[in-house]
Amino acid sequence: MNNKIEYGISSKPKINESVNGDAYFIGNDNNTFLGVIADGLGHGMSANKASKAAVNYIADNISKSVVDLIYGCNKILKGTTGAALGIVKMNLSENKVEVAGVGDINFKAKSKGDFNPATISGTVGYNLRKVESYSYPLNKGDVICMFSDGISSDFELKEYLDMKAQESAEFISTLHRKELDDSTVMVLKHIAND
Ligand SMILES: [Mn+2]
Repeated sequence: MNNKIEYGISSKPKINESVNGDAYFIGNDNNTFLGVIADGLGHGMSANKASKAAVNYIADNISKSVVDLIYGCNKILKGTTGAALGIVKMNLSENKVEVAGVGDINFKAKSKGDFNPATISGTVGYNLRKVESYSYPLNKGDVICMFSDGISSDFELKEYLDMKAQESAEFISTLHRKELDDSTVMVLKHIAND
């Protein structure tokens, strides 16, 4: 467990649905912080089964690279409805962050350097093509926000940063959630350099 990353998460099923088709995972040890969002295609139990399979696989394989995690999920999810998947993996001893996304997972960041992770189209477990990840330096004060397509991308991250990460996630969810889709937003704040 490290205390270099403060994180917040809000995840809700679509309106009138009790089972969430989105799933998320946080992995946090001395030198690695991992944030994952999986959005199972469709809604309800079948979507939940796919997204849970993805995050469970990742939880069991934290040491793998981001690209290998996605290829691993692609095998595990065969026979499910498939999922969109976003992974943020921070190396806190080297102050680097590696990011990859497949399908409708979005990112916003406040960063000292460039941060423009391109997601690739496709569905993990169904029609995955070649996966690439993007690496960036990580600096104190950087914030990465990752969210499923149940959150409208029509917001400015900077308007939600004068608060704890959990409050940021809850405000973004409350104000930008689409009620007709499962929604997940994760806010990761780097708060220390050593
Ligand atoms: Mn969705």
